[in-house]
Parts: sequence; C-alpha cells; structure tokens
Amino acid sequence: MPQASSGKGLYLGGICVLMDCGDRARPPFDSIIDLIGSGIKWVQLRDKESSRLAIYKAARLLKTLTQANNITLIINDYVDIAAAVDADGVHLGQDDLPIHEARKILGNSKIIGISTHDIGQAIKAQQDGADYIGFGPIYKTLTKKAGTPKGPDSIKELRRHIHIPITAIGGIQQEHAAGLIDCGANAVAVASAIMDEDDISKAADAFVTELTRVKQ
Ligand code: TZP
Ligand code: MG
Repeated sequence: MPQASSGKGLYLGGICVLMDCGDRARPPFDSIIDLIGSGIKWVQLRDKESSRLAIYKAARLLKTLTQANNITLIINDYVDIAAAVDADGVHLGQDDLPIHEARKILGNSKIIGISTHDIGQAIKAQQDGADYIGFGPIYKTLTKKAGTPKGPDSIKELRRHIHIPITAIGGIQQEHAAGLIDCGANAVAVASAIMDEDDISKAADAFVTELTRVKQ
C-alpha cells in the first residue's frame, strides 16, 4: 500500500474527520477542541450551508488550532478559502473546479483530494494530479445523497488501479475502519459516526484505537 503521507510532509492516513458543520448543531470551534485531544491527525471542514464569510472565519480559526496541534486541515469545495487561510489543501467533487485550475491557485505544495464514485473517475483524478482519492460511498449514508453503496471490496479493486493514497468514505462506522484499511485504503473519512456523537472526542478516540490494530 502507498505511504499514508502525501509526499508533501502531510499525513493522509488513519481517520479524516469530516467536520460537516453547516447543519450540525455544534459549532466548528467546539468540535475541533474536542478532536484535538483525541489523536485525530486529519480534519476536513465541510460546510454546505453557511455563508462563505462564516466558512472563511471558521477555516481561519481551524487553521490556527490545527497548525498548533500538527493536524492536517483540508477545506471542502472552496479553493479560495483554502488559499486565504493557507490550509493544507482542498477537497473537490466531480462538479467543482478542475484540478488544474485549483493547482494554479494553490500551487504544488498543497494537497488536492478528489471525490470519486467509480474507477474511471479515480484514474482520471490520479492522472490529473490529485494527491489523494476519496472513494465511495462504501456504505449507506444519510450525510450525502451519494448513490448506491459500493461495499468494501470496491476498495480492493480500486487499489489495483490507484497508487496514490485512497480515503474510503460513506457510512463508515468504527467496526468498518480496520477492514477498509486491510482492503487497501490509507484512510477512512468519517462524518456522522463521530460528529453526531454526544462525546465526539470519545468517538474519535475509539476510531483511532481501532486503527492502531492495523499496520499501515
Ligand atoms: N461523500 C460520499 S459519502 C459522504 C461524502 C462527503 C458523507 C460521509 O458521511 P458519513 O456520515 O460518514 O456517512
Ligand atoms: Mg464539492
């Protein structure tokens, strides 16, 4: 399996917590404070609801706190906000800015991750210079209308074509994490199974502990 590091000195393995903030009650500040104590090393700010200004302000705050705690910070959707706050990178979907345009803005030192839903999209993203592939949904999810779940074996098939880091996404619960790494994922992206818990620090910790059972 490829290294979980991006080659840019940033960590792209283990658990990526999707800080899916806009329609969740807890403000990003509270969530990041809880996550910092938990051993999580990678977060993504994903907010489909709030204004660009509110997302920028949240991102600026997260940048300060993640940098101080050695946590990789990726911004979902907004290349301009990622650039403005000097985040570690951006996560783009199939309907977002193309990779080459995001590269012009962010340069080569930043991470660009791409959401993909089939092997063709993943191969294209790899060819276009993505730093990691998000692939899913692996399981049924309520967080996003994301199509039919692909199941964990899809990661095995994907790994035959993809040499850059793979992040499995969609409906992932603690008990799935280690198996997905065994199938060839470098990381799992988790929203509701952590962000919807009353004690997100404890939920994140449980994921981290589960993954230490698997050698990456
Ligand atoms: N892309 C595919 S599924 C998904 C995204 C952003 C949401 C994952 O959220 P959850 O709650 O971990 O299923
Ligand atoms: Mg998007």
